[in-house]
Amino acid sequence: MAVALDEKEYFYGHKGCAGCGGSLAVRLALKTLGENTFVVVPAGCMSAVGFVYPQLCFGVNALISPFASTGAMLSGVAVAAKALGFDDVNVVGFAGDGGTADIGLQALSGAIDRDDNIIYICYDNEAYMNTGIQQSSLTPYGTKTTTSPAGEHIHGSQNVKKDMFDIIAAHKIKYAATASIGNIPDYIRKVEKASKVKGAAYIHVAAPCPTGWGIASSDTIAIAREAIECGLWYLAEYENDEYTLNKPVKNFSSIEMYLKKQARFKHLTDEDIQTITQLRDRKWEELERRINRG
Ligand SMILES: Cc1ncc(C[n+]2csc(CCOP(=O)(O)OP(=O)(O)O)c2C)c(N)n1
Ligand code: SF4
Ligand SMILES: [Mg+2]
Repeated sequence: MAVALDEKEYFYGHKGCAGCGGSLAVRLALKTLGENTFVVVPAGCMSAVGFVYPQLCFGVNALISPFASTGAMLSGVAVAAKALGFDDVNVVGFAGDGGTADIGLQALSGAIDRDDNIIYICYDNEAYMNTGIQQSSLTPYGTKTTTSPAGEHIHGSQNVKKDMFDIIAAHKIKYAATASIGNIPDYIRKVEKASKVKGAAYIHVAAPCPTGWGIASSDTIAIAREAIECGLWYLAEYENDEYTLNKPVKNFSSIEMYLKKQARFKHLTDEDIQTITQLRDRKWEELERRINRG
């Protein structure tokens, strides 16, 4: 059944770049969760563009956390809401890939272990965008960033993207999902589902950044969709110790076409693209094995 979005806006007038995928992820999540929501946002683009005093762009209670502390502050807000007798509220965090997979990982892990009643949404634009496009542990292999330049011998990042969904599922969390702004109905269904969980829930949403990826601001959704179609992004859920692949891809579209549309991948050679294709195939074999597990 389609989820009804609140007609009111809760994230508007922000200073994000045109076509910003992260701000769309925040806006849609808040329209799904509604006004009884408390928000925590760490350092990163969403706090930089959302809290520009006196133009505060959240239409619900929202606060900025230190970079490493999103999980801890979410726990604090959830406990305070309970102590104050607010039973029917959502406590949601929006953190970037750097704020989640690198500096915020320990606080997030603790919040999941405590099973606090929180929703943690990682908007993944695959680099530290707010400070000038530096590599994070979620930057894909081959990506050119300011700290993983493309030179004659080394062609961008040599690290393989960390699989946050697996790391979170390994906590035996009540609910975790991957999502993408390239599939909005699927994303809002997952946000709605997360809001019903009594305990910790995690959503990892792919959110392209036109500025850091080198794409036109009108292509954000299309590129997010293409990432799913070529198999470099997958849509999945984890609950009750079971994995569901929401959109098993039968025939992948061209990885090369996806990569070559983005300035951050323009330097890649045929050999690099072959390596990326092998990484994709290995990941999908792993996913299929897990889904068929029983
Ligand atoms: C402890 C600490 N270290 C570094 C910074 C500087 N800093 C602010 S935002 C940011 C990048 C955030 O990247 P990410 O979490 O991926 O979010 P994005 O900017 O891409 O939205 C950094 C490094 C900081 N604010 N605090
Ligand atoms: S740099 Fe990227 S993530 Fe940051 S506001 Fe601009 S489009 Fe959004
Ligand atoms: Mg980022």
